[in-house]
Amino acid sequence: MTDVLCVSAATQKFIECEERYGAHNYHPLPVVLKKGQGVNVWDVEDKHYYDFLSGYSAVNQGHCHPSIIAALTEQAQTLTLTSRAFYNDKLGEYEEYITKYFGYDKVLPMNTGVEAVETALKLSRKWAYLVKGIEENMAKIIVCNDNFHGRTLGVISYSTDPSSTAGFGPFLPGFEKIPFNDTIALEKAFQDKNVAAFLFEPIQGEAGVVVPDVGYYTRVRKLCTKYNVLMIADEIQTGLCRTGNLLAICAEGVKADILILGKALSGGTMPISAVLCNDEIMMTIKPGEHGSTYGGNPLACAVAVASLKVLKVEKMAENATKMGELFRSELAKLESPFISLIRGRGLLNAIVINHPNKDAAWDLCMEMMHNGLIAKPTHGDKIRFAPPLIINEEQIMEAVQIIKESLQILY
Ligand code: IF1
Repeated sequence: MTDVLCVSAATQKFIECEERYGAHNYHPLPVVLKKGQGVNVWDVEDKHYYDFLSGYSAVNQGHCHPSIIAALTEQAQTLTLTSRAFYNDKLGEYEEYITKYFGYDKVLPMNTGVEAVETALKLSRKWAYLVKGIEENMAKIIVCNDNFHGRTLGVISYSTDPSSTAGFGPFLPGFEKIPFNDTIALEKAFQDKNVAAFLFEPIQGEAGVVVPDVGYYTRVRKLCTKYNVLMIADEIQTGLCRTGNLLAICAEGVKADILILGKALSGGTMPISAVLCNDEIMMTIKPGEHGSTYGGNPLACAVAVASLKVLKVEKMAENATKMGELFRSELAKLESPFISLIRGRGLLNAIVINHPNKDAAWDLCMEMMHNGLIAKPTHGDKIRFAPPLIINEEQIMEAVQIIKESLQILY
């Protein structure tokens, strides 16, 4: 895996500082970014790049979106945190806005995505015991192989990825894994009366943008209703217009019992996540049974409202559909022998690299970086392409041209 680069002294200085003083829990591309605006980022050498990762789909609205930054700046100078020990003048407004936006009775505000996933799991268990009548401590939650829902001990307990689990045991019990996109296996799992919920990503991002068969969401919805099992959609990465609909499951007009949001809920400015569901589920948690210091802070409320507003005002779902179709069709026209698969929906796309060199995807990302586009491999041979949803046709065409030129190094 080639990291050797003729980077400038300035770039090297920043990299060495992170190496020396920071945990080595990532292997970043050797680029040091200092500015972002829309689909553009610049490094410390003022070199321009198209951002095709968007902070793992947290920057759907584009870097430093003016409306979001304005809301953040104004609230940051007014009141940033009260804790939930007291009321504040932003939380209720935000809760009303987001619950009406997605059509649920209530929201439980958290911060990171994984905290929202953990919250959804706790709500499911509470509901299982207090509403469904499952015996205490017997609730089971069905999850999918190759899932990614975050990095806490509870959430990695049901991961099938050794890089997420090795050396972190023992794990939380109460989960059963089935194949993604398999509703026969799902119905079989539902024969167990202790099943409380089914947690899934509508498109498996980390697994390499794995898109299920058309009709999967509909079949999942029907089975969850039939067996009185909560359908939990983790839309942290696929939601908020990324796949060409407000939510990925909206593609089939399906509604989850519990909706989990994160990432772009803040437009890439700060960690904001949310769990939405109706009263039968949400009211199983009583005062003092769950919370977090920053959950629902006034700054996050102001930012989240602005972030949600611009998605609709600027018709980002529609643009994601159009630009995604253009991106995939232009990639296909390259007819590269090194691209064995192009897949995705909206502007959540990936290619699978076909090459004898196991580092080919990384090497291609390094070459694209040299040529002005930053993207990252996932699981070795796949490269995810997920630019901000405001990208236009000219920028898509320029990006495809960069990919085309960069593919030459694989010969
Ligand atoms: C890393 C992956 C993406 C997520 C879904 C929950 C979370 C994530 C569907 C947790 C977070 C991030 C985490 C980040 C890289 C990135 C990622 F590669 F890890 F899997 F996007 F695909 N559900 N995904 O995608 O949200 O707690 O991070 O806010 O950990 O390296 P978080």
